[in-house]
Amino acid sequence: MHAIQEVVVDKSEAIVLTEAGNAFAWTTHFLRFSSPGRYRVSVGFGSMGHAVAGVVGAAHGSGKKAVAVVGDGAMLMLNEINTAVALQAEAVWIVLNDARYGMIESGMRAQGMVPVAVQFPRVDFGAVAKAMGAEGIRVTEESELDAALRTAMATKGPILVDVIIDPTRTAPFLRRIESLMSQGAQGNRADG
Ligand SMILES: Cc1ncc(C[n+]2csc(CCOP(=O)(O)OP(=O)(O)O)c2C)c(N)n1
Repeated sequence: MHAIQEVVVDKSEAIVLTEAGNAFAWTTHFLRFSSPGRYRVSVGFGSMGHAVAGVVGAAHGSGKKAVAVVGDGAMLMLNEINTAVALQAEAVWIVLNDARYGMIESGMRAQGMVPVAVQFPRVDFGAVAKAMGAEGIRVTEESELDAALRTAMATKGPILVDVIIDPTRTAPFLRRIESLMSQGAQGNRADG
């Protein structure tokens, strides 16, 4: 998030969208914008896909760069890389790649459950982006992150930065779960 703040938020005018899942917990908690109209999050309906697909509309409609910070599950569920290539939209995906539905897994743990069916085979999204005609970069080391984001912001046309993240670092949303549990909220949904 520190790298996104510096390279994307502070050094550009790009619209930033964040996806349902841990992405919006990380970005809402850590990113700071000094002007309005640059940050899109859906904490109400929170449908996965609104950022991985919506980033193309944001870029195409605004005529400037739009950057989506997204989970790999959402990217697998629904993306519009192909449309971005067709439009040559200035869309950037930053994929938080943890090979799982991270928010669901940690939400289950927080409620004392044993997570089931939340992990899936890791995807090389840089390769997926390239296969669809966009640019793609994979980041496996923290030291590579700044340069990858700078490249993404300097590239014309759609580009995806696939960032392998540490799934053991829990996103800052557990207080919400605790609050729901203490209010006696019904059901097992980790996303509220
Ligand atoms: C269309 C839709 N289906 C299911 C959900 C419930 N849900 C919220 S977060 C989440 C997991 C997201 O996983 P991923 O995209 O990998 O992001 P991570 O939490 O790992 O960052 C799910 C299934 C949802 N919000 N929208």
